[in-house]
Amino acid sequence: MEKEETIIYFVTENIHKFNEISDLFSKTKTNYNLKRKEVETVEIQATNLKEVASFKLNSVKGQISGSYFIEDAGFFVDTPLNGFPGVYSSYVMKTIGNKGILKLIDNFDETQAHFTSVIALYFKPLDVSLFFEGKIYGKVSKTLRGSGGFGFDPIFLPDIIPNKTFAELTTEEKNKISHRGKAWSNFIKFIKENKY
Ligand code: ITT
Repeated sequence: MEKEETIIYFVTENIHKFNEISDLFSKTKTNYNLKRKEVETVEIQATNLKEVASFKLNSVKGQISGSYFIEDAGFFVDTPLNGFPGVYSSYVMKTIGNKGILKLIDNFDETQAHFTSVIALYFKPLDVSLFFEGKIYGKVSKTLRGSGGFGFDPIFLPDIIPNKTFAELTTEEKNKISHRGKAWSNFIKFIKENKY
């Protein structure tokens, strides 16, 4: 049997997020193995992602005995929607979806958008909660494009590859530049600096 100290759990109901993190994890040398865990979490409505992530992390306490992390992401249309849907991303995706977002910004030529990812880690060896953030900036596509990725990927054009939506990239290509990939790099920096 695997020793609990060598496992790090990613608590998520979203298989796409798990697959992206798995790809990042497979390219990282650590002393840990990654496993997915589905346990009850509480997602509060707050004004920023870190607050949501912190609450969600605490809601897992007592349900897992080793180290674990959760991740909270949001899609922010800065121009012209002042950051909407942001912390409401899940609800907006389930209700109006990408087509609804495009309808809201139909009359606007200039758009600015970004994704933010916050990884919240409960790190058992130090008995601490730690937060790692990543962002990526870009624009909103006029139409839905691409069949890869998930969520808002078909309408996000990253500034660094402006002719492709996230949904037109492979998982590997998206991970290299994405909010989640950047949050992950910060996470790994911590693990390595502390020689775990
Ligand atoms: P958890 O169980 O991990 O909480 P979730 O799907 O609720 O899964 P989030 O709260 O992080 O995940 O995501 C909020 C919304 O943003 C949700 O509708 C996702 O589909 C979408 N989203 C998250 N990351 C994304 C990404 O990298 N690309 C496109 N959409 C994303």
